[in-house]
Amino acid sequence: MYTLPELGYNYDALEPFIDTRTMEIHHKKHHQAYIDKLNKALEKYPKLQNRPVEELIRNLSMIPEDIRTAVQNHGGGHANHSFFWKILKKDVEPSGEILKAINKKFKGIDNFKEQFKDAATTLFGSGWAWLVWNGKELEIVKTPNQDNPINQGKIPVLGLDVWEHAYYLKYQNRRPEYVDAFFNVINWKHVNDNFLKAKK
Ligand code: MN3
Repeated sequence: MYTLPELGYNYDALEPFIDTRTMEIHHKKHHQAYIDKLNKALEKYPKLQNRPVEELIRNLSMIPEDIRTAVQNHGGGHANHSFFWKILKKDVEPSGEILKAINKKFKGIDNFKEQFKDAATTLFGSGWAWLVWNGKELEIVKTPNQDNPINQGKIPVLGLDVWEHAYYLKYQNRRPEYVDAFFNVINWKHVNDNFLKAKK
């Protein structure tokens, strides 16, 4: 059985960039729903129930066909949101190896933000924008729905939920404003840790 992870901070911790009500509904309702549906899908397959969720979504071809789509969507939803909560924090400046690598690849943090924003705002419909380590270098990718780059062999370092449920209460249709706000709540210390682990 998968259970809802603690945020590790209060629902109002990211104000005014991500509002309290959105955080509460996003965590308690949306994330919980992915977990409930993932647990339901795995009822018939006890052996799969204790695996780290990343293991399930990394090798979708190993998942029984009758629950594969459910694991892709709801397992992805659980993995993505668990990842997302950890990379959010106010007042952390980019530093360390990740900053060096971003400067090298994107010629500066502002160029990186511009390209990431472009990916996040041009993604059609619901999905995620990511900064990943592809085994050789950093790369910006986008995925539809709750797909995660790890099933393309790419390791997420940073990710942004651009489903409307992530921003609609505060930003309505203004996704670009939400992306700009996100740049104020990136926990670069944790992102740097993700990067160091990914490179190993
Ligand atoms: Mn979401």
